[in-house]
Amino acid sequence: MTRRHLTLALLLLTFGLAFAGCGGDDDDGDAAATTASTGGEAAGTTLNGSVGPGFEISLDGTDGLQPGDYTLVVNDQSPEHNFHLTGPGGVEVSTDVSAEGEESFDVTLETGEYTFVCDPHASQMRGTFTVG
Ligand SMILES: [Cu+2]
Repeated sequence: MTRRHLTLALLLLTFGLAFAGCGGDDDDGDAAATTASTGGEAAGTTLNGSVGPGFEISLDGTDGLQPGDYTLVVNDQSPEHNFHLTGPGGVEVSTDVSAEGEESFDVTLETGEYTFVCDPHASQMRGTFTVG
């Protein structure tokens, strides 16, 4: 069984990122996948966060997320809002409320639920997603 799963994982790897969106449920291979990866992106998958200019906050790329290293790129479009992500593994990153523009964070996501908010308006500007 285990060997068969490994073979399947390798097959998916070989076929490339076209299958990445399928949200496979076999999460044992992420370390091996990072090591075996040759071409393409160096630092893993990117998650795109956005806040403002209105009372909107969002994060793309969270469907079927598996534990691992990710680059969070936040597009902060307002000096009145920020983007603040917290969750398992001590993840705690945020943009400044007064700041605007794009900011990147390296995060290591673990199994569990993560929350992102705009701190000054956390009751109405918030979202959650689940890893694993
Ligand atoms: Cu806000």
